Amino acid sequence: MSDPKNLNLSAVEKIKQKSDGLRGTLAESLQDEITGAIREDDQTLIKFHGMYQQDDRDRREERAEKKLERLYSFMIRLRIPGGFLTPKQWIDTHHIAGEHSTGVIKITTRQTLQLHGLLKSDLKPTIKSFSATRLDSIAACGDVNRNVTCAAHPMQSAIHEQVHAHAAKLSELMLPKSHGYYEIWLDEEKLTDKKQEEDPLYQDRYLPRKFKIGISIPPNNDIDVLTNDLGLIAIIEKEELKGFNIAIGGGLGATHGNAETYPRLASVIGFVPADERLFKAVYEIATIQRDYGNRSDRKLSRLKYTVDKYGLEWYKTELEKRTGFALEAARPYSFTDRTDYYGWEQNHRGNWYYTPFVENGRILDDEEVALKTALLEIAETGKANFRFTGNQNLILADIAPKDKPAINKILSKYKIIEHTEAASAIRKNSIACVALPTCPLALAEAQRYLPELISRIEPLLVKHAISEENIIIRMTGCPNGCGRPYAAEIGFIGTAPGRYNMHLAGDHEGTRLNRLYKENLEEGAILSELDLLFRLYKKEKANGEKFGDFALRQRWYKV
Ligand code: SRM
Ligand code: SF4
Repeated sequence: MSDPKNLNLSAVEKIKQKSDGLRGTLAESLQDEITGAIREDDQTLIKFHGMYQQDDRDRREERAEKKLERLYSFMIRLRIPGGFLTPKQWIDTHHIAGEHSTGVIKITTRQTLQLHGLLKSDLKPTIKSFSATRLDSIAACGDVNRNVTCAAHPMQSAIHEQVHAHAAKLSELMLPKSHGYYEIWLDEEKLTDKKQEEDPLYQDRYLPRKFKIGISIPPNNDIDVLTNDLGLIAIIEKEELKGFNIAIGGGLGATHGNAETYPRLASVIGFVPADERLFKAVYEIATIQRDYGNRSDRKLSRLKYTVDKYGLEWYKTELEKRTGFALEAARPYSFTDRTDYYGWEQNHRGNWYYTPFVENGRILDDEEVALKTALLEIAETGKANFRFTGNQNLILADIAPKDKPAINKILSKYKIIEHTEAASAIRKNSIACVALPTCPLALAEAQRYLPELISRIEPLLVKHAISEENIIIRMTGCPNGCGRPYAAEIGFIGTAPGRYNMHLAGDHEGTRLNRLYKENLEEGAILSELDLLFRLYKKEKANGEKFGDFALRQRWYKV
């Protein structure tokens, strides 16, 4: 069944295969006090446990001059399907972040949390503390199913709660069976009978590459469902969840100068009812990718390339063969936006939700606003749950009407309401990936730079009287696409320090990728381009026409 080309396995395939259920030599690596790093093969395996070895890239030169090893540290990413924490879990996360990491809690574009800057000796205590609050980082990274995302706006309907339960179930279904995490990080007893962790899904080589599932609930596409390997679009008819349209082959990563790599939106292949057939279909979509995905070239190993190599019809037929049932014809749906609903919202049950503005998902106290302290105080009331959005934001959720004044008082005391209302529309619709100084793949800045660039773009929007337009702008430090810049109306993709490719003509709803407009622009050129484009947009746009649609109509892209 496996692709003959795969006989030439990549190095990572061999590491996975001989890893003894993802254990490798992690236990020994952790005990080695001579270095802040872990052994090379373990750097691959630790990802499957939700951690990455990194180093402070700002300090590489200084350390090299002093003949010191790099300043190694680790990032931990939690598994939080659908992005939901209780107030107690938020309080615990706040304290764990303060004790073991830089203290900044980063909400990611997949609705989960990351901590950066942990020393090797911090890893076990951190995982143990998270475990005590019923959180884990299993499979948050690595060649497995990642954090399952799910539409984040529970105030919209009763169906949201029902759909959310599917995110948690799918995450459980797709967890690796290895007991290694519990042995290495939580000091649980070693398995004596390895048969107990036999893994029919992942077997011994796991998937060829990362695998992502997202669930959207139209009309909002806040999680960018079509950028996932497997997107599920909830179909609601007469206020009842009927099932899901299934879309496969989404993924954004590309490599500059490698035309074989490209971003792709998922293609809808059919509909499945919301019963055990859904779980069977999801599982088997992953087994097909396991068996046919490219295992020799990791740049070409995502499901999108498998789909394009064998064809959508082939994938569908193979799926039907494996599940034993046919997919129904896809049902109609439509997306109208991707934005978060800032401020106060009330749901069908009368409960309240407050969405503050969190720039690029970074929760900290800075000179502008003491967001982290405010959130701790809110969590300590026990009156609000915490939900994360795919736009790197936070919703203070499920607040009973009688508790709203208490939460509002804290929000006002820390000027969170003022801060949220003062942020411009473009800033509220921005995403930047982490990039420097921790991301080893960054070619340019992103989250440390986009806020500044927006401060220079805002006067242009004012000048052309288009400040109220909800233009979606996103920046990443490299072409891997972590901030989903290819699905933005204006996307900036880092090429070198201070230089970005500018992409235009994506749509507002996340159903059309943007296209390359100009390459390697520095800030001055970016601002003069935008000045010109905004002027034309204001002058010539049709009534209600979005910036991305106008850019497409004007053919503002390289052919
Ligand atoms: Fe990502 C790798 C950060 C969402 C595509 N991503 C990385 C690494 C781990 C760098 C590395 O491999 O060493 C980055 C860690 C930076 C750091 O210091 O924290 C990183 N990715 C992120 C996050 C934190 C960005 C953010 O600012 O929010 C997001 C964490 C999501 C999560 O919670 O799981 C994040 N990454 C994404 C997304 C968006 C999404 O999934 O909705 C994408 C594009 C969609 C996709 O997967 O195609 C994405 N990340 C990548 C890729 C390209 C994969 C490919 O197919 O080519 C890489 C590089 C790789 O895997 O080799 C990557
Ligand atoms: Fe790093 Fe590139 Fe992802 Fe940004 S897009 S976090 S620079 S891998």
